[in-house]
Amino acid sequence: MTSADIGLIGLAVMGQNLVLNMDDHGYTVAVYNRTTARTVEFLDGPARGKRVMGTRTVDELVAALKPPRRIMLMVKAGGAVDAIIEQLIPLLDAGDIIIDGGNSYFEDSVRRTRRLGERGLRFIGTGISGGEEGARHGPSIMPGGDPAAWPHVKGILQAIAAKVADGTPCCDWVGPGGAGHYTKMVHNGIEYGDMQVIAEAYHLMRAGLGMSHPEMASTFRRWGDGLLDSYLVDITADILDHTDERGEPTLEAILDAAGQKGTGKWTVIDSLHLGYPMTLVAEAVYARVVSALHDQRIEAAGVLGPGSQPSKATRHGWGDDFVDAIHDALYASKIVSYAQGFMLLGAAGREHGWDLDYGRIAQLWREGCIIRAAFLDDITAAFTRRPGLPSLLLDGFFVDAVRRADPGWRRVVNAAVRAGIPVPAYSSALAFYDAYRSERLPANLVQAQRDYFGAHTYERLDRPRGEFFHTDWTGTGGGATSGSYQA
Ligand code: NBP
Repeated sequence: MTSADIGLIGLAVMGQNLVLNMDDHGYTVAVYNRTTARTVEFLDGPARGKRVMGTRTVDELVAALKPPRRIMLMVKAGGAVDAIIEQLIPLLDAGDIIIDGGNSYFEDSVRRTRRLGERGLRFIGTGISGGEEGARHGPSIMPGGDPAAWPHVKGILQAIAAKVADGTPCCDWVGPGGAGHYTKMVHNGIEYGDMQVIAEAYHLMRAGLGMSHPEMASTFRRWGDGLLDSYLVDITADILDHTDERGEPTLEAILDAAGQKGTGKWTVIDSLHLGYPMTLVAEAVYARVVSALHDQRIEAAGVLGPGSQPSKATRHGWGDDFVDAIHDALYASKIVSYAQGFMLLGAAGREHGWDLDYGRIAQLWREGCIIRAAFLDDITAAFTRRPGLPSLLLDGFFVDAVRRADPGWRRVVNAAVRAGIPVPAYSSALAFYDAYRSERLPANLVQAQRDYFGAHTYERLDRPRGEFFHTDWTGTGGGATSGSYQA
């Protein structure tokens, strides 16, 4: 029996398509799936005539591989990954490599890298983005874990990855431990944000301006040829154009209650742990949560009355150029979202000792993945100009971009508030932008309040940082202070 170049466990949608992609690039793949019927179906169907070897047990799969063995797991994230790793450990030899390509939590990848490393085995935890189509024809791949494993998997992962225009693969080593899955988590958080800023534009166009679906579709198509050139804007235009069998817009028949699988939530939770703002993604996650309270919203609309109703005739008096203002609000909010995402990656890199190349990460997302967009080239350029850039909002290109968008952005938030149309992403991004560029915020009052009721102490503007003071605000307090710490 010929030896296979790589093994793959988990023949659901992602696994099957990655196997076919590997075959396209000349690799022989041994496959195993817990439910054998799925393996048989795959071998008799899409994998017929391809360099794919079916196996019925994990032992058979391991026996079919060339050393050092490379085994990719494409199973449901969580306990299933640990269960398979435990099955594999006794069957593998030192130097063999397990690659987890599912949407695993980054701390699980840190733990798995360590556990397998202790047994002389090598672990890679890699984010893979692009869904079914990406997996088949070129996803974005974000590998991290044990650096010693990378040279053994680099060729195959870069071969199957999407490529940017000059042929550079959207796959490169991200960093040790959980760096790959962390980057994928932030990618998914940003994806939530991108979807929400587009959804708010649609809501303003439909409920505020009373635009027809063809009008909205052509607006998104026009935007997709400019600064907002991206996959998500393109598919939004397609969705707006789609009609059902009655000739009605398919979109309007879809229940407005959004689902989620958790990676946006993880991003926000980790931003809270690290003390870095991911306000736009948080609003995007909460917007889905609020939308899911569908029955309560229907009741509340009856009790409280809906937000002010649009008048299609007057279009709120918003004017013909309001669509351009929505464009600017979307673009500026997107800049804030990515600025926050890269600030979070920076904080995580420092916290975990990952030496992340932010410009390269932007290029990993340039093709193949859901957030692919021309805009990512501007981000790479910003980090090329200044590799340690603390925030995209400090780069000249983005400073100019956000300043140009500022009037339209404020106009949209203002008009939406007056009309009762929620724009949580645009307004929270604007609040962050205004806070971030404020030399003075009212946090002095918060510190005074904390010191007043809890003797939490404060620092002074006229004294060096790190010196703490307490005031006896009422004249009746004692001199004892509370310990100082960051929550
Ligand atoms: P699913 O996430 O639906 O997982 C199904 C696969 O996991 C099947 O092969 C199933 O085997 C296997 N599996 C399960 Br469930 N529990 C198992 C266990 N205890 N032991 C062995 N195998 C087990 O598949 P998917 O949608 O292809 O996604 C695979 C991974 O890629 C996930 O982590 C997902 O989050 C990630 N991902 C998915 C997408 C996407 O667009 N779908 C995109 C990017 C990343 P069975 O056939 O025997 O039930």
